[in-house]
Amino acid sequence: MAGNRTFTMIKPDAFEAGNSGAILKMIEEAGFKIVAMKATRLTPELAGKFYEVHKERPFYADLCKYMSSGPIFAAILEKDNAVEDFRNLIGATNPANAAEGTIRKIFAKSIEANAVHGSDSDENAAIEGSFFFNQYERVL
Ligand code: RTP
Ligand code: MG
Repeated sequence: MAGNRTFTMIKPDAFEAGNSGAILKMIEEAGFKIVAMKATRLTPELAGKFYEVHKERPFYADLCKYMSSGPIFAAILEKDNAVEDFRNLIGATNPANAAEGTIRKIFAKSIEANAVHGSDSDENAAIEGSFFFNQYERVL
């Protein structure tokens, strides 16, 4: 079913701080089902590939360094209107601008170390999910 899945990562800052459980609880309580999940760690090269769309942005090198600085959780989430609803749940990129009660408002440390990733389109959700999980590693 198109449009009912999104992809997320619990980023190194939140993983290191021990906030993964609390974040996953918020995600489940918001109605998302976790249909794939693993703890892993990106190399700088893999982070660079994942964030290739941001290659020309000034923050790209720092982002790749940060995203490979420690372990993460990668997960595929299922819910009606998953991409949009998840971005509303996590809040703005910069926690200073994130709405009260959003995951980034509660857990993010900075505009870079902002606790979680959320796909920005159905197309990217599928690409990003396939970056981390093969067909045997997710609920079909
Ligand atoms: P994400 O892709 O991680 O869900 O975040 P997003 O859509 O809200 O933000 P995006 O523009 O896609 O940026 C990707 C990640 O790059 C880091 N960033 N740093 N220093 C900066 O100005 C800056 N801007 C963005 C953040 O980790 C952001 O989530
Ligand atoms: Mg993005």
